[in-house]
Amino acid sequence: MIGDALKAADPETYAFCRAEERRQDETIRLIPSENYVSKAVLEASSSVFTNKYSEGYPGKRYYEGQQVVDPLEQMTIDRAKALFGAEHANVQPYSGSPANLAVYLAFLKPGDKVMGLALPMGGHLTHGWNVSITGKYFVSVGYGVRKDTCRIDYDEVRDLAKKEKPQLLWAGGTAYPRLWDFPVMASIAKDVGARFVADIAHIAGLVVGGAHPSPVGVADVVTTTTHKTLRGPRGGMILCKTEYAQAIDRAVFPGLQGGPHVHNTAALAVALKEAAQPSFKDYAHQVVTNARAMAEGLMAKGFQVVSGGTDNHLILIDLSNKSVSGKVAAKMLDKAGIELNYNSVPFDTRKPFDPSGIRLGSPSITSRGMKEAEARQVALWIDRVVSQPTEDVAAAVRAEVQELTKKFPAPGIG
Ligand code: DSN
Repeated sequence: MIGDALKAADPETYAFCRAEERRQDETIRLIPSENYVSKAVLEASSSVFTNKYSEGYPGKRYYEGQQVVDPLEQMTIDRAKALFGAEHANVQPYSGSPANLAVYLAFLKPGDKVMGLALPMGGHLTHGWNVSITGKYFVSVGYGVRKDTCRIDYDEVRDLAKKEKPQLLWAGGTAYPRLWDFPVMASIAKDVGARFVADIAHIAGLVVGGAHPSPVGVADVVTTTTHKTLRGPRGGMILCKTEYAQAIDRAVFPGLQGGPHVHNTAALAVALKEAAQPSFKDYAHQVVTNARAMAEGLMAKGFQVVSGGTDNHLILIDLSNKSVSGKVAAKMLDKAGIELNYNSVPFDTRKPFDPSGIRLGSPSITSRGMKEAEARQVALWIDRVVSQPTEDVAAAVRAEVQELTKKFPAPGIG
């Protein structure tokens, strides 16, 4: 819980912090890119390192007073390398998008060609989508998923790559519920002379927990955020082979960023230590088990789960066979204390701001200790609200949600 100093100095901001604590404690949070960090991670991220400038890297800084920061950042780098089995780690990116931009800066010139999973098919903005700087400053080609399976067809990706000859090939996305075949993507990149980058922002925690194959050592570079399934503070990280270390480090600083956010480095160090504990493996596997239980519960109620299920932490639902759009469903579920996001589904006929789908996932409920029984209950609540999207039904479900959340205190809050 947030402290007394804030309460005394700024009651308004304190009230917002307390209200958000309560909101996160009393709701079922299903946005697949979110989680609950531990109290230890919260403490480190609000530490005095927020006062310090540290442009440069350990042992080579442009400011004095690095007696404590240098060993902290080096320890964080070493923990990241050990946890992921990487040859090199850069822990300074402010988040996932800057981490990805650093890859472009390290390897490409404006006008070069990149290929990634298209945003409407579940990809990320920074993998070359047209409204992103990555689609404006680079020539971008998007691959998709098969219409019949909603899965990536690696033969199609290979054919497209051979035709287009990108310099950079991305794997990874924000709404792809299936496993990635990193060795096949690496072989496609090799065939066409492209660098292969795996963006594991969504699945980093599953990777270190052994619930998803790792691209480390397979991809030339791996980027990630640190706050999703990895359960760390907001931030980004880049892992790569030694041969790319200098190019990546120079791209992050001074290429793109100034001083790293050292309070986040400290919090990341804590999260990496937590993720190295045996219990984190159980967590990662339970995330997948819970997502599957929720997906099965939803399919049993007639929901169209994109690709017919999930292999990871997220579920994408096409509501075209229901009476509500993704946006209406998401807003009514929010009133019911169930937080998820509306999302395009592959081949969506509706616009991105009012799409056909919703996206949900299991990282946060699993961090609260919920298991399959609770995941199935959540599916039943979603069905009730989507089938009868009225204020009364939402209020009734909200009361039941609050009963359940009381039994599973939220990490860092409850
Ligand atoms: N905004 C993140 C997500 O929700 O998946 C991706 O950047």
